[in-house]
Amino acid sequence: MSVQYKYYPTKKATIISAPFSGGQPKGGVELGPEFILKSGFEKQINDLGWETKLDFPLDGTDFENAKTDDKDSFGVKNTAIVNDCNKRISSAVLNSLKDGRLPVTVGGDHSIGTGTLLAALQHNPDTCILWIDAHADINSPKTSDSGNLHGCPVSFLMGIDKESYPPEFDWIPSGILKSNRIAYIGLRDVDDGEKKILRENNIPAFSMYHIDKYGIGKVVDMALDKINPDRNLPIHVSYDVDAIDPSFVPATGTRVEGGLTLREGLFIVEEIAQTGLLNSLDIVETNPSLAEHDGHILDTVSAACAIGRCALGQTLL
Ligand SMILES: [Mn+2]
Repeated sequence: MSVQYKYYPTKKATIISAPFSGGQPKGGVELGPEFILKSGFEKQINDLGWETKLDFPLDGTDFENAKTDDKDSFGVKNTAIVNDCNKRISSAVLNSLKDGRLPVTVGGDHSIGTGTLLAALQHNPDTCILWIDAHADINSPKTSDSGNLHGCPVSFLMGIDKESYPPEFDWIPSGILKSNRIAYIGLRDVDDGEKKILRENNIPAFSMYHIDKYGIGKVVDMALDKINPDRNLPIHVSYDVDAIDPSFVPATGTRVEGGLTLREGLFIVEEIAQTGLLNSLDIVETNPSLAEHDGHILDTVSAACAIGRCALGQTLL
């Protein structure tokens, strides 16, 4: 069951630390990368045969103190720091791709998905995206009730409701992500405005209903059939740990019951690894501060690390 990585025959990776919480109101998600790294994540990846280096593109700026809970005149929060952070994450991911190293970006909240996806698409415009999440994160400033930008990263890349964007987003080539190049797995808490966007743009979205009906194996096949029918395009996986049920992953910001089992969650990345087409990976929304006891931290950090290991080639046999 050894995995061959088409884009990384020499198995080199960069672990990009993205300790950012400005896309949502809760503190603590900026501690995710530190907890994941301290638990031995890099060594675990090395043990799978990958040579790694670490990158800390947000070092030197105190984003946490710049954070506010006030909406701007466009109805969203923390626009300036979200864009500053995303520019840095995006260039770190792009540098890694240009160096022939698989970028593994560890968050941090999911607002950083704008930067990671942008880099993947700039590096190869045919990249297809698998967004593993309880939420669709495809609100626009126009449809968002909360104004939290971790609920919007996909819309900026697709250019949805473009007239509603604050000017800080002008640097993003909106429309770079096409609706036939992204699929969702794990959805179960989708806003009405987002459902409309998914429908109108004909975006393949597999909710927990589809997983119950068809099983996770078939759902992964169906998702890839939609976005990567000939299995010849690079794949970016953006994995929000809240896709997995809170009984396995309790320390995350927006818990929704009725999620993936831990095995279903890991199967998705095992199966993507088997395609050999993994090109870039995000693991986001681990928030150690939301744990009620140490066991919660251990469970969540362990699951986040396991997602990374399975994507990078760990198999059960
Ligand atoms: Mn998310």
